[in-house]
Amino acid sequence: MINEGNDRRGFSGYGHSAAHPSLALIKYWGKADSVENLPATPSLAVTLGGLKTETSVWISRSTIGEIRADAVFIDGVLQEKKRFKPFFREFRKLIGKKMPGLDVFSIKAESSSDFPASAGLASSSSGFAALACACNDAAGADLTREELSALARIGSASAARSLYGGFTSLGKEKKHAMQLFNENWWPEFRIIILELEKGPKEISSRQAMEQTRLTSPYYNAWVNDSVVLMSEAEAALRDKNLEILGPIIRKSYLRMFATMFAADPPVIYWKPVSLGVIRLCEKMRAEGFPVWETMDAGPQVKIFCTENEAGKIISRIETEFPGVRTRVCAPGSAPV
Ligand code: 2P0
Repeated sequence: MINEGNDRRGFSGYGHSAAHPSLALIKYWGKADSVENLPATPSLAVTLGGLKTETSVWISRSTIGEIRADAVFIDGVLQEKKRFKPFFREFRKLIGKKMPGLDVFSIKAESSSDFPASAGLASSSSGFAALACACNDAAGADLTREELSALARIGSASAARSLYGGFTSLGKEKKHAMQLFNENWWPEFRIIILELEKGPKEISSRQAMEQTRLTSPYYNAWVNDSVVLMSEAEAALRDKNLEILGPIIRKSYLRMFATMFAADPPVIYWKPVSLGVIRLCEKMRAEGFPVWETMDAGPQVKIFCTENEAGKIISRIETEFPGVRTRVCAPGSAPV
C-alpha cells in the first residue's frame, strides 16, 4: 500500500503476503541459464495448503545520491545480500517500467515460516513468492500474476510455481509458471510431510544443481527424460489417477537423485531414516495402499495419497518411526 499518495519521489509503502510452498511431483533439477535462472527441465507441482511463509515489506524513499541497502530478515536473522540482489534488481526494473520515477528506494523485508527453512521443505518457493507479492503490495505496482511468477523465479525457480494455487507447471526454460488445475479440482488429494531431520541441508540446492550439471554423466539423459515424464504426469493428473501418476512421481525423484549420486563429488541428501521411509512405502504398496513418496533437496520424505488413506498411513509411520513429525496438506491456494 502506498502511503504518500501523489508525491512519487516521496513515497513509502508497506506490503504483506502469505504464500504456500510448492512441492514438485515432476522435479526441476538443473538450469538452462543461471543468470536468468531458467529451468533446464519442466516441473509439475502441488501448492501445499498446510504450510506457509509470511512476509512483510517496507519500501522507503531514497533521495538522489543516497544509497540505502536493502535488507531481508528471516526469523529475525539478516540474510546474505547476494542471494536477494538479482531479485531486487528485477523488481526495480519492473517498477521503473510501470511507475517511472519510483525506482530510487530501499527495501526491508521480514519473513518467517511455520516450517523449518533450508531443510528440503521448499521454503525458498514460498519465501520468494511471498516476497514478490509483498513487494508488489508495498509499491502498489499492480504487477500481473505472470509478472509476479517471473519475478519470483529470479529468486528461486520453484517459487514461480508458488504464485498459483492447486496444481502448477513451470515449463522447460520458461519464465513464469502456470496453473494446470485449481485447489478444488482434486479435493481428496493429500500430501503427508514427514519431518525426519531438522537441521539445514549440507549443500544448497543451487550449488548441488550446478555440481550435477557440470559433472554428472547422466545429466543430459535426466534433462531429456524429464520432458517425457512431464507429459505422462500431466495426462495422469488430468484423469486424477493416482495409480498411474504415482509410479511417474517415483521415477522423477529417483532419476533426479540418480544424476546427483553420479556427480563428482556426489550429492547425497538422503539419510538412513529417509531410506527407511521409502522402504516402508514400498511395503505399504505391496499391501495394497496407494501411497507414493517423493524427496527433494534434503532428507525429508513426502507422501502422496488420498484423504481416506491418510490416517492409516500416518499411524503406520508413527508406529515404525516414533517421534517423526507428520503434517497433512491438501492442495493450497495462491498467495494472499
Ligand atoms: C523442485 N527443487 O522442483 C526441485 C526438486 C528441489 C528438488 O526447486 O536455484 O530452491 O533457487 O532456482 O527452486 C529446489 O531448488 O532452486 C527445487 P533455485 P530451488 O521443487
